[in-house]
Amino acid sequence: MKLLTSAFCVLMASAGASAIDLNGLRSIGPVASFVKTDSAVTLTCADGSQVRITVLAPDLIRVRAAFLRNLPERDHSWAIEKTSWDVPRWELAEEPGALRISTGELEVVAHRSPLQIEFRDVKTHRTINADQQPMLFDPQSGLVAAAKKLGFDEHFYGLGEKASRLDKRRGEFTMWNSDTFGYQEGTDPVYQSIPFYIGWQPGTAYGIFFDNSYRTHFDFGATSQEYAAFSSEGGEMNYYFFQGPSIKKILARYADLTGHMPLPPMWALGNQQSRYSYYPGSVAEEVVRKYRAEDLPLDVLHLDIHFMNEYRPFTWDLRRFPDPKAFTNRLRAQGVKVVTIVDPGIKLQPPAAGARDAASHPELAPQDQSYYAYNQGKAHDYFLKRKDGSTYVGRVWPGEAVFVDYTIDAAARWWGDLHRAYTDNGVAGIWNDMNEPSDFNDQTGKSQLDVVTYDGGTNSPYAGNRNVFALNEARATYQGLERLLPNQRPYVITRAAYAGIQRYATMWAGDNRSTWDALSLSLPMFMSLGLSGEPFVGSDIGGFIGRTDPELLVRWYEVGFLTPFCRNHAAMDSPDHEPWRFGKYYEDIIRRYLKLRYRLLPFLYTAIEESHRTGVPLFRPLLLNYQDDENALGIDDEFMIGDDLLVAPILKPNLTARLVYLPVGVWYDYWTGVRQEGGHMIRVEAPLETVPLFVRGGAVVPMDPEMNYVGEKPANPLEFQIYPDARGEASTTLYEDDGLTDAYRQGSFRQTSVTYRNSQIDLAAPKGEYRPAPRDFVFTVRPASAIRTGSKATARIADDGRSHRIELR
Ligand code: MIG
Repeated sequence: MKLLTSAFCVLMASAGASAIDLNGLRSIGPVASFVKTDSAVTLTCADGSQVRITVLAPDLIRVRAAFLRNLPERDHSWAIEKTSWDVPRWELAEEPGALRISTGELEVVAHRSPLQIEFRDVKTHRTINADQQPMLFDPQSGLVAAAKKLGFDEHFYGLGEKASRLDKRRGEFTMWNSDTFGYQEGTDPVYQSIPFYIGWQPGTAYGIFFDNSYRTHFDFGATSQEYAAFSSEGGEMNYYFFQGPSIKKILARYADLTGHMPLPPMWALGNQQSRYSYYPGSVAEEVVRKYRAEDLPLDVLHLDIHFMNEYRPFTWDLRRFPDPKAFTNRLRAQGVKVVTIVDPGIKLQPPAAGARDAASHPELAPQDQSYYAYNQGKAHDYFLKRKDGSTYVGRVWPGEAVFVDYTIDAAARWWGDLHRAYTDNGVAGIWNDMNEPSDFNDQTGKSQLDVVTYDGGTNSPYAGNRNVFALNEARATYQGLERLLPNQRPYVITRAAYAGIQRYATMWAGDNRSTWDALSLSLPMFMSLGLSGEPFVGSDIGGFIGRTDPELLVRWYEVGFLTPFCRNHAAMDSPDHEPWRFGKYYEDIIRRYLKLRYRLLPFLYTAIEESHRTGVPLFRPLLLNYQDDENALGIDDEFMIGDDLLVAPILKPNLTARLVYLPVGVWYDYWTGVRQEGGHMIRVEAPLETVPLFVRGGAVVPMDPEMNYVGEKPANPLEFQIYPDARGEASTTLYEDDGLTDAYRQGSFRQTSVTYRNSQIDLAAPKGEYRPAPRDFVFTVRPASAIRTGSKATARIADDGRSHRIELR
């Protein structure tokens, strides 16, 4: 571990230089001619370059350029899900010196000489975004770049997983999937590459998705106060422009383009526990026993790399887990699912002479004479190669290892099917680690630059495919689980990613440290991921590396109890930090938050469904809900869950109070019910057992009874907590389904709308075909201050599937 740590430090030190220097680059030539087709205008330039501006939707434009040549025929991206769009109405006008495309929402102006592209709001003609100079390229190196005018009041958000604060103005960033053990604020690049950002300006916002999987760079005014630039060391100049003005609308379009996150199984929202590593099986069972004995909720236990036979993927170590199926069954009987880690490095192990693989359940056979996954992959020629045809051999946990070329369809299918080794033995979900891909020989990837992937016969280079390796692994894994566990929602967790990952995997934020800084940094990371199409986020509670003290652990849970992925995890050489490790006082507080999470599951699940359907994440910066509130531009030490909960966690030691900014509106302190007027900062007491938590006036929060795992008991009664706004009104629509299967896609869900007004509740007849078990609804006007004299605070009725009007008078 020590050795590794220093190797990673070297990597991080060398990773810094990402400023975009535009000097010495060549500009694209002026427009010489153009051709209009159904959905696009193609410009041919005096230097032989070509630019195509395609109208995909009134608020979505694609710009694609080839320098000194025509646009290539092949047009493929692993990120894009929707490739055919119904062409909306648009017009092309020729103006002196420019071509103007008008859609219902945008005016795209291509100035001819020099060729500069400008995006305007079609109604106000206000410029939203414009080239600061023509697109740039370097014919020698293959570098491509675009520089946009930097607005004096412009702010930048997104870029997926970045170890930086929320507002990225004046920052510079690189995308190159990297195993960054112990990253801290400023480490860049990190594990994931999501080259999508949102530009905010007073009254408006736009998005840009630079769909290029080579090493890309983003510079939001770091090099110059006049431009915000993005560049790539190879591949195409190829970006999508999203017109707001609302950020939520941009996110919805981004989800249409790159894919909507499918609904995860409900149990994935339960509490999860991990450690590097729990073994043998008896120790893993002890952990679960302890959870139950301590009355702590738990849905998932993770098995890290020691459960494998000498780190060989798709095997079990039978000395440690003698009967995997019986093991997972015993846990399942206690309401706990098992998730196993799967690393992409397949041990390079040619079989001993005469050795053969077991015909059935090879994962349970000894592997030392013959390792079936290696043998099969080798026989079918599925492993990544170098340009000269030799197999790419890296070094990871099993020693020398080879990697699958997931761009070969049959290889991806084979990889997916290999998961039988786990699903046949009762494993419920898969955790994809090390998929940058990490290689201990060289974490920078430089010595792998001659690795090629098949990629539709193009044999494309590593430089363009490293960043999509994890995306393709996750795709193969997800589709494998779909086949192996039919009609169950796959649950995949990934470390590395490229845009589009939300179609296949949830994520966690890798090897963080057990420090207050890491806890604080996790908030803007989650928010930025959400603003980049990845809603299901979380990081190791307590921190992965180093020593957690009990105060830090408790404060970490006061954030983690509301992150979609809620998992305590620790490194091999870290002291234990499960919830009970520091004594009853701390454990009692942690229990309180885990129990509250389970009570909030109907609320969280409703918010997850919104993320699935609309692309709007549940873990949000205030800015997303209050886009015009400039006070919210830089707030990343508070967050919101959906529209209704606002959390201002304590992110420093020895603090028992903090300032909390509340946006304009009515807010209720969740713990005391005290009503607050927003629009300013308030001081809030926050002893260790209390995280400042506010409910928006106007919200109705659906809550389950306390539970120790999803489905432990009937969710009866289901309580609606009512928090009236300034007019005394509140409403919500609860979303429910079976939490497990794909039936929701065919209408098997239930939406229950509740409206509160003048001490009167209107319960609408539910929509959708899903039928929950018999239950009662309890309605509670929660803040005492909101209950009118003479009114009741609560009512209870049976949920009979009909509409009701309930008087609290
Ligand atoms: O190089 O599988 O981020 O969660 O426990 C370490 C062992 C490899 C890195 C993951 C971490 C996991 C660990 N892995």
